[in-house]
Amino acid sequence: MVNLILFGPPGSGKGTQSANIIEKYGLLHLSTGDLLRSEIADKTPLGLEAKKFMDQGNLVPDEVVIGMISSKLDSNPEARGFIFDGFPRTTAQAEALDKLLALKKTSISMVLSLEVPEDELVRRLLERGLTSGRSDDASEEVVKNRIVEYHNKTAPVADHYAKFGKFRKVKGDGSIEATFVLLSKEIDELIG
Ligand code: B4P
Repeated sequence: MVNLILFGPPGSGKGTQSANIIEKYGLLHLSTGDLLRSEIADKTPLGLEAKKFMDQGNLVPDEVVIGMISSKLDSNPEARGFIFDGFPRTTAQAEALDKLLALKKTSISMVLSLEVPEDELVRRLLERGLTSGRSDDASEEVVKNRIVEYHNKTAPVADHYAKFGKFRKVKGDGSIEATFVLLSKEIDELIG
């Protein structure tokens, strides 16, 4: 079983590259951003609660996203592997994921971290905000707060996996195609 984490700051291309990876490698895509946006669209109690945090560019509380991932893992026992996109985003989420996977007698195979300069992240997110209707892409203030949240809460997750030699940096500021070539090279080396 191959379990990958696609890691990186907001706008680094995690969602974009996940779509390419699932098509080529047949892994099951688990995006906490997509799951949360679907709860918001359905106006569920979880979605209404999450929206308050997302609109400000803040992370949603750990217990909410860990619960969502736990139930998705349970409901997909036949998956040949997962790609985690936008999760874990805190060290507490990483520790919870390790435990959930251990219960299923598996673990994270590799973390692929998309490296993109901050001015390019801001440019991409504000550009998407022109058409996406996403409140968290709409203003420079909220976009910059998401990047601050990333540095404060998410960047330490890199150390959690680097300790186990499972962390790889991938240049993410080239084209979508060029970035996918670099990611594929890492995944091909992993799966042999
Ligand atoms: P997410 O939905 O995870 O998304 P993201 O950080 O906005 O972006 P991503 O890196 O996936 O970029 P994308 O490919 O879309 O998070 C949204 C919010 O949900 C968070 O702020 C948080 O509030 C909440 N949340 C989610 N998970 C959570 C968790 N685990 N814990 C707590 N809260 C959580 O690309 C962005 C844009 O760039 C697109 O327009 C794309 O077309 C463009 N792009 C991509 N690659 C490009 C390239 N190579 N060149 C040019 N443009 C490119």
